[in-house]
Amino acid sequence: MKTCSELFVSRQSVKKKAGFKHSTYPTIPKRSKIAALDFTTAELSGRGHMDTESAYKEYFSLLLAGDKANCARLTQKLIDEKIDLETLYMSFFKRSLYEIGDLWEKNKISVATEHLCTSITEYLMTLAHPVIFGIARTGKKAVVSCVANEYHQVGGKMVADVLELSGWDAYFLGADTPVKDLIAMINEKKPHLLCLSLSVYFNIHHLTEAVRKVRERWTELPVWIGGKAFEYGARTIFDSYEKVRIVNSLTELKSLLLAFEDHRGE
Ligand code: B12
Repeated sequence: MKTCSELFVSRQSVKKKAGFKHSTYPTIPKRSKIAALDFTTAELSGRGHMDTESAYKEYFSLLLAGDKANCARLTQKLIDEKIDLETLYMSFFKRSLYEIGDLWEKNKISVATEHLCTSITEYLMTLAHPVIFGIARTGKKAVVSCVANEYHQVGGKMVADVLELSGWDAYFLGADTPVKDLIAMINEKKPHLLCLSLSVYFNIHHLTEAVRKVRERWTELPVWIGGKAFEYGARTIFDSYEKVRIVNSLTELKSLLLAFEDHRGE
């Protein structure tokens, strides 16, 4: 196990090898060599704040460099060391994409770099699938979707993975699902739960339309809604609907799933 200062030094050398400099932050550095990853598995296991933080910094610089192979190697190490998947999703995948979003908003990285980082992240999430799909099934089903015109799908994908990890079968429809197709899928799969994701507030009317149309047909189906859009408000918009609720986090989602049997999603 390395000391904090040794970790710092090794991280600096990784950055150097990867061509990462703060002054050139927005540009994609050259691919680092696999050998540049000098964390041991113990260091990557998320034991202790410094370890996770160091691993995150390493991860973020690789992601920004578009270095998919080493991002995958690092992620696989974390998984092999049995990192809690919520930590992997929140403290690595989500945190890095939020940082990427800030850099994009400040014009420090291009749209192409943001797209690359997102597509690498979506690939990395599949590395967790052997763990996620190894869980015993409960027989419960959920449809998970983004509403029409909503192109941010990573959050919804995480929701689907949390459901799978809780033993549910999650039918994840991805981005921009037209309401008529959503309805058709609910009709086909007959889920116990519908989860809808909304990132950008200007799509709120698509969400309200989806909820209204689902309710016209299924009066009892629990509808759980979440996503970045609710950081900015609209939290009471569905108060008049029975069994429609805004869920604030994956942690809350997990505890609601545990309680689902008793409360039937109310
Ligand atoms: C990648 C990205 C894109 C990609 C998405 C590709 C893809 N495959 O998903 C593309 C290029 C399509 C895109 C487009 C746009 N984007 Co964009 N994008 C992002 C970025 C960088 C990352 C999104 C992401 O994956 N985050 C990580 C996930 C895990 O986080 P999350 O979605 O919040 O999900 C978490 C929770 O919200 C929750 N959750 C989500 N859904 C649900 C559902 C349920 C039921 C539950 C329980 C929980 C839950 O669980 C997750 C884990 O905690 C963000 C930055 C950011 N801060 O998010 C900007 C960001 C969201 N985008 C933004 C903007 C402005 C846009 C565009 C309008 C840009 C434009 N001018 O075209 C368009 C809108 C397109 C559209 N119609 O939807 C802004 C939104 C600002 C705002 N105030 O709303 C952001 C915040 C960037 C920024 N800093 O300004 N984007």
